[in-house]
Amino acid sequence: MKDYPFEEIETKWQKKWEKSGIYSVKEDESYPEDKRLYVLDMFPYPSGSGLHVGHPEGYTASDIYARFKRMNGYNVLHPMGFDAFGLPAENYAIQTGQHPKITTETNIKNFRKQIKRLGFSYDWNREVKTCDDKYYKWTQWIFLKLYEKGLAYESNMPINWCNSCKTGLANEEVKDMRCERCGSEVVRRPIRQWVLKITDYAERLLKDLDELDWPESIKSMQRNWIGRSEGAYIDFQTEAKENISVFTTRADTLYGVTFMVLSPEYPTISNFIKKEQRAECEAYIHSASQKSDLERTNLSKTKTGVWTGSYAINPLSGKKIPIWISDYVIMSYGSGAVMGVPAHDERDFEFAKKFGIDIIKVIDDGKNEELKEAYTGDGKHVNSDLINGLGKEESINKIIEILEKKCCGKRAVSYKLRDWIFSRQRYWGEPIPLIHCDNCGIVKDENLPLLLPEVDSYAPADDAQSPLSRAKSWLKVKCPVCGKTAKRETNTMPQWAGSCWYYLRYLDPTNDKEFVSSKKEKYWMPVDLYIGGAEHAVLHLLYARFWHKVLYDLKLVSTNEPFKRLVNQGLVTAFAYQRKNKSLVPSDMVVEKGGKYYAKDNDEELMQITAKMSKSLKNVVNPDDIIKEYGADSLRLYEMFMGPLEMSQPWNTNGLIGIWRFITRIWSIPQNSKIDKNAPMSEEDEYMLNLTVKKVTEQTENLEFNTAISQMMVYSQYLADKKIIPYKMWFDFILILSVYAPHLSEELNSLLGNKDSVILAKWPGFDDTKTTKNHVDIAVQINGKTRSVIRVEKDSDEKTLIRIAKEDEKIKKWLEDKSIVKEIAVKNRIVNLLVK
Ligand code: ANZ
Ligand code: ZN
Repeated sequence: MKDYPFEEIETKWQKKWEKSGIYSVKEDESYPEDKRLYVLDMFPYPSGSGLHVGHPEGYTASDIYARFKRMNGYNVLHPMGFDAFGLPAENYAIQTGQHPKITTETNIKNFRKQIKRLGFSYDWNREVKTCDDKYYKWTQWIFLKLYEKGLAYESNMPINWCNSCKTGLANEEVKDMRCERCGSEVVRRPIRQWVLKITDYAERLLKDLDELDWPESIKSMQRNWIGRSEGAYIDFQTEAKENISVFTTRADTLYGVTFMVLSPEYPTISNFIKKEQRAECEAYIHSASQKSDLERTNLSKTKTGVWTGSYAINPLSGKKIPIWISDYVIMSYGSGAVMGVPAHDERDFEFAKKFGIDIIKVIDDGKNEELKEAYTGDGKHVNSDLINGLGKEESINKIIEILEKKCCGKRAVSYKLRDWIFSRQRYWGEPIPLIHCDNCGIVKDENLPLLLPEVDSYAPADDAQSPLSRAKSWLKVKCPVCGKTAKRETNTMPQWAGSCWYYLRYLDPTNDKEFVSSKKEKYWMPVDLYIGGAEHAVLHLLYARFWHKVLYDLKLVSTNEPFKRLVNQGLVTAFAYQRKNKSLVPSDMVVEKGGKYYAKDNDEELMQITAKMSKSLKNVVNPDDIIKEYGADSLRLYEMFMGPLEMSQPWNTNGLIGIWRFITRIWSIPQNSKIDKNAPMSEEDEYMLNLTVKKVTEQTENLEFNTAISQMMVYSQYLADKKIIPYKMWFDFILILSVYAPHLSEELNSLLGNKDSVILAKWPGFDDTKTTKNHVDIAVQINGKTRSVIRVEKDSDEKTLIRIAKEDEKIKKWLEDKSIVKEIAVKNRIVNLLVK
């Protein structure tokens, strides 16, 4: 058997495909609308470490689907590009003094080469790079559209600030109080920011999720992030001249209110603070400003607070209630003020316990004793005058109605979603095209692109001034309105800006008149299938939906949502080895003996677990190495064969060897067997071919690539066992294999003397009547236990089944010395003999 010379074959075909432009795609009007398909990958951030084996997982899946649909008569758009602005390139620039443009360009070159080496069917003429000025010109242009629409505003609110990245962060970029990028703790800091009013779209971003074919998990993460609550605002009069309005979902508990809490950032808080209380309150307010929202709202934390010295009045009972300040109330939700109902809210309960505040039960918990914790269940209302005896829902409605009549309450919906903090105090991003003029205020700079200036140092500053503020000549500009000297905005856009609309630019990447021509946009949008990682659930995927809806409202795009269907590929993880004390051992310090693993240093037996690939564990797999050793088709097949696409799987080199055997077996078939145009197909041949084409067709359509590959393995073994292979059996196999292993298939096709590429060939059909066999295998049971299996002709009648069962050698043994009391047979299913 000749070894499969993949290197030569793969590079040969990649060159030919590139030269012939076989993957380039046009807006061909001859395809009807339902035959135009947009298959999109989440474009990579070109990091310095190159492609990871996780990248090809999603890219191979989308490539298989794109190829499959192309062969099934679809015009398929399948592009690739680079998400090229962002912190790593900039941090590297700070260390080395190299312009981030240069390192980014080097990384892109490397990524592009690595991606191309996998033989994906991308139309590279459409490549976009978000850091390219011809691209970010339009990112800036869209920003100005948002600004014109009143969706971008300046704010000085305290925001999340990362002391290590030295930039403000959006809420979505803060995970467990830490910076999503670098893991440092996030602090609160008031900084002048540009903020996008994503909250204006909260309701639509929520509602329109229903129509999307997305994983339920991602939809529910977005729903929770948007966090819609129905409730009411209730006004409380106070001793001061000013009312306090609180947002509550539990208006029914109004009679149980025993205190009121203001957020430390409550804008008019000083109006409620009595003189004697001032010093203590101010100290508290200051200390709260140092904490993040997440830290403050952490349920398990003990509550802190101070009394203002003043009181509010319950609008129904007229009771006097003390006004407190506590950091568990955040300014950015509801109105930043809460009515405290300790009997029925956990946080309020803890607060009241700590400060000795009354706890009044207003919902019957069925126990006649003092509450040991907040009772949050439903029940009949007590101590509640007008609603005594009523349940929760009924009471909520009744109280709101009463308050609305008295003009001290109003039904309302509140969202957890916050406006999107959009500016960064960093260098490597799109400059925000606005000008600050003493005369005219904020003025748009419509002379786009507004290029990033050259600066001496890319380092961010502690004073939260962007490095752009040091580009003195760039900074100074003539006001486009009045002509006086004015100053440019120095903040840049966040990394997410460019990825909010890149899928639109692929449609028309070189257009310098419009961000996308509406004709092309209508031809392709929306994206039919979007494949990428789940880590962007409330970042990219929410931001892009928001921008898209704004563009839709401006009639700049024709669809309400950008991504019709979303699939998350699982992570490619790695095996890792753990000691008894749970510490992990780098894989070069592990030895395997008889399927067990031991630490080299002390011979301790280790447990094999799976973990994220990491440099320190020395278990990172580099796709280049795999390609060098086994070829691109092997890598493609292996990653798809690891398991269901959505599941995370550990990399396992043994599995790769199995795939390599599969490929070499296929390669050797035409060398060992005769492919014969005149040979007839037997019934079994027909069955194997039709069944295989059927399964691979259906499973590829359903993205069940691992099972499709299994079927092709079974089929290839069947072919390998034949001396003479009817041509159609071989050729149809090459066609279905071509979407998975395009290089190998293209080579086998050309060995048949065919001139036309398999890439544009028609997907083979199958005859469904031949996908089932004429015989079935039936279990034979004795007293309900399966004792043998018989093969019979399909649809044999019951009598025949019983006769054949009794003739079976194994069954005969079981029947010796026994007498049959009952014979049961079900056609095509089972025989059961009851014996004594
Ligand atoms: C009184 C009450 C009684 C409440 C009760 C709950 C239970 P969701 O469901 O998440 O929307 N709240 C309102 N604004 C707040 C703020 N800025 N910071 C912290 N908490 C705030 O939560 C709504 C509830 O969260 C509101 O209903 C309010 O407490 C609290 F038995 O009002 B409730
Ligand atoms: Zn001006």
